[in-house]
Amino acid sequence: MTEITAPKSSLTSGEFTDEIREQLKYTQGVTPEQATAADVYVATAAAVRRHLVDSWMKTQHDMVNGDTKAVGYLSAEFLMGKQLENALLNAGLTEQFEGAMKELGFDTKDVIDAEYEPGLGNGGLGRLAACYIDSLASIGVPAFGYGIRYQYGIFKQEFDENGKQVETPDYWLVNEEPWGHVDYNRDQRVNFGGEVVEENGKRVWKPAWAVRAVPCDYMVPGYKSGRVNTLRLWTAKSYDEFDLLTFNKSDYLDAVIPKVEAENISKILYPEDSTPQGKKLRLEQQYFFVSASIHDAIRVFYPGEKNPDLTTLPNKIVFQLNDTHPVIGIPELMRVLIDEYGYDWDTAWSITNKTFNYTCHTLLPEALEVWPASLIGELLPRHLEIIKKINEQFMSELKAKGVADDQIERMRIYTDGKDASVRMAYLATYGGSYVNGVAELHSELLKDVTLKDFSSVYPDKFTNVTNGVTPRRFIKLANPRMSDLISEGLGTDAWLSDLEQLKGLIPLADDPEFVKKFAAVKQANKNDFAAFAKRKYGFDIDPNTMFNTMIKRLHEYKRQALKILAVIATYADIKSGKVDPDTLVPRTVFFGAKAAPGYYLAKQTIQLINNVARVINNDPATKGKLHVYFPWNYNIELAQNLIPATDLDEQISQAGKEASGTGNMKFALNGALTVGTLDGANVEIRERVGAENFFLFGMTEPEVSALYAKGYDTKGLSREYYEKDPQLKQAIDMVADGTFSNGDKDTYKDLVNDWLNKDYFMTLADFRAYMDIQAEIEETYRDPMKWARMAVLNVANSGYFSSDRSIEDYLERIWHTGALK
Ligand code: DL6
Repeated sequence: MTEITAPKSSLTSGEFTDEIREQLKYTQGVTPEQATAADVYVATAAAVRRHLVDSWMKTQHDMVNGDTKAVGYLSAEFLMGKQLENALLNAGLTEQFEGAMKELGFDTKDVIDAEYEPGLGNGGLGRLAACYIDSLASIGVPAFGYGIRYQYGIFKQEFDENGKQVETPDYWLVNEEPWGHVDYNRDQRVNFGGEVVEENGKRVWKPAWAVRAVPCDYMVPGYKSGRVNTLRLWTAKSYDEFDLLTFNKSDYLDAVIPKVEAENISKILYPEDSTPQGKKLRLEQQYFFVSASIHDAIRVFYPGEKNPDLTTLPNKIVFQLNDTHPVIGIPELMRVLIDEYGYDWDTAWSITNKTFNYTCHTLLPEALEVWPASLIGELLPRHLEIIKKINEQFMSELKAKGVADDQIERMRIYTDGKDASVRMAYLATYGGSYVNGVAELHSELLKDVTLKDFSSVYPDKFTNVTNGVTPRRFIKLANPRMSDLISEGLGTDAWLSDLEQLKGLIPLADDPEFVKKFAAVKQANKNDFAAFAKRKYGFDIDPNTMFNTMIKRLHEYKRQALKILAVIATYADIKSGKVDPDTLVPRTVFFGAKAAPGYYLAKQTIQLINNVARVINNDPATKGKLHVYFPWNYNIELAQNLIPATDLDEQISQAGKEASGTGNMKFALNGALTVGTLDGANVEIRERVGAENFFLFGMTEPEVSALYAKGYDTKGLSREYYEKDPQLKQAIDMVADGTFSNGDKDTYKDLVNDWLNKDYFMTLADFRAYMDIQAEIEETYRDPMKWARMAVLNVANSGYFSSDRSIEDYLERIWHTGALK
C-alpha cells in the first residue's frame, strides 16, 4: 500500500496542465484547441480524481484493517453543491488549476460554471449532510455517506408571468458527470413484497420482487488531512432488463415495465411536503438505500467472510440516522442478523441498539414520519413482524420500569387497530443508543415536549449537537476576499481547519484600518453580486444599498410572510407620504426560496413576493430607496454568491419552530448582521457574537406557548392585532385589495383569510416588534464603521459554528470514535 498522499502542492502548474491535456486526449478525444469549457471541466475533474485515488485507497485500507470505528452517515439527501472548486481546494491544487487554465487559454470561471449543480436535497438537512462528510474527511475520521443517486434532484424553479412558481424536472445528469464512479461489481440485491412463511420453526421471507442496487462512489477529500472518504449513492436497476416472454408476444412496451418500475425507485427526490404519509415510493426509496448500505457495510468490514462475527459490528461502524428517513434500517439490521446470519433475537437487538443513533431535525409533528402498517406489511412483511415484536419488547420493558399505563400507550411504536401505524421517530429513539437535536433549544424542546415520554424513561439517550457549516466551502470558496483579509489579520490560514482561531480577530474590531478593509471587502462582494445577478437574472441592482437577504425553504413557520408584510408596510408609508423616502436607508431586499409543489399557502406567498417586487421596482416613488428581488431556483451557487454580499440576514421564524438553521451560521461567518428571533441556533449565535451585535425581536418560545394557550390560532386572535395596528392593517388591506394582483381581490384571499383567522405561526403577533427593530437597524447602518465593527465581531465569534466542531461533538458524545491513526 502506498503512503498517505499529502495534498500535491509540489505539483507544478505545467505538470497539471499536461495531466489535463492527457485527459482531454484519452478520455474526451479532443485537442486543447477543440476543447470547450465543458470538456476542460470534465478533464480537470478526471485529473483531480487521479490525484485523490491513492489517498482514497489508503483511507479505505486503514479503515478496514485498523481498529478505528467508521461512521456510516445514512441520509436520503446530500446537497453537495458543485464539486470542482471544492475538490481542487481540498486536494491542494487550486493554484495549479489557475496556472493550467492560463496555459490552456481558459477562464477559470467558465470552467467552474460548466459544472451542473446536483440538487440531491431539499434544504438544510441535505446540506448539513454534505458539510458533515466534508468535516469527517477533514478531521480524518473514516466514514461513508450513504444515500440515493436520484436521477432528478429537487425541481428547478421558474416563475410564470403572474409570479407563480412553476416546477420543472431537474435532470442533472444531462451532461457527463465526471465525479461518480459506478461500480457494477459491488451491487446489492434489495427485496420487496411477498409473504413470510414458517419453515422449520423459522420465519422466512419470500419476497415477490427485487431491485438491483448499484453504487456510484464519490470521493470526499478532506482539507489538508490526506484522507479521502466515500460518498456511496445507490442507483436502482432492474434485474429484468427486458421481459423476453412478453416481448415475444410482441408487446414491447409491456416488456420494459419491470425495468421502468424498478428504476423508478431512484428516479426522483421527493420535494419536502407536509404530508409524507401514504407515499409508497418514498418508503421503497428509504428501504432501498438503507438495505443496500447495511449489506455493503458488512461486505466492506468482513471481506470474503461467509460467517462473520457480527457481534463486532458496533466496533466497526456506527450508523447515524439523518432524521426518520433511514429508520427502517433498525428492523432491517435485526432481520439481517436473525434471518441471514442466524443470530438470536437478544444478540441481534444488542448489536442493533449499539450500532444506530438518531438525529432529529424538526419540531413540526407532521415531519416525524408515521407509516401506515398496511403499507409496511405490503412492501416489507418481515419487517412489520419485527417492528411488532420490537414494540412488544418495548412495552414490557416500560412496564417493568414501572411506567404508567397511559404513558406506555402514548409511547407505542406500533399503534394497533384499523389505522395501525408505525412511528419512525419512536422506533429510532428506542432502537438506537442516542438521540440528538440540532441546537440547544431544539434539543431541550425535544426532551421536554416532542419526546418527553421517552426522555423521562431514558434520560441518558438524549443529547445535543449544534449544527455547523464547513468553512472551506462557505468562507474560503464563497468569500475569497474576506478569507484573505482574515489570514492577513491572523497571520495564518490555519483557521480554516480550526475555526475558533477566528477569535484572534476580536482585537482587530477596534483597529479602524482593519474595519475599513473589512467594509471594503463587503462592498466589493456586493459589486460582484450585482454583476452576477445582472448576468444570471438580468436584475439591475444598486450595490450601494443595504443588502437584506432572506434565503431558505419557503415555509409558513420561517415567516417569509412577515418580511414581505414589513416591505409592504414601508412601501405604503412612502406612498402615503407618512415617511419621506430620503430619510430611509436605501435597501435591496432579496428572497430565495422554493415551496413544496403541493404547499398552497407557501406558493401563494411566492406569488405575492414576486408581485410586490414587480410593483415596487416599477414605482418611481421608491426608486433608489426600496427594491425587492427574488432570484429564482435558489441553490447552493446562489447561496455562495449572495451570502458574502449580504449586510443584513433575516432569521425570523416563530420561536420554537426552527430546529437550528445553518444559513444563520453562514451569514454570521461572512460578516452579515442578523435580525432574528430567539429560535434554533439563533440563540447560540447571539450568545456568542454578543447581544449588542444581533438585532433581536419577537416573542420567545414560552410566550408563543402562552399565546397558543389563549387560543391564538383557534379563536382567531390574530384579527385583534390587525385591528389594533394601522400599519399592519394597511399592509394586509393592500394585499387584499388587489394592489399586488392588478386589482384582482381574489388572488391572495386564502392567504389573507389565513392571516386574519388562524395565523398559526403568529406572523401578525410579531409584526409590531419586527417593525420596531427596523429603526435600530437603520440607525446602526447609517454608521458604516459601527456596522462593520459589529460584522467583524460576528465573524470573530462564530468559529464555534464550524461543522468540524459539530463532528467533534458527535465523536465525543455519540460515536465514540476518532481520526484514523
Ligand atoms: O439540521 C439541519 C436543518 C436545520 O438547520 C433546520 O432548522 C431544519 O428545518 C432542517 N430540517 C429539515 C427537514 N426536517 N425534517 N424532517 O430539513 O434541518
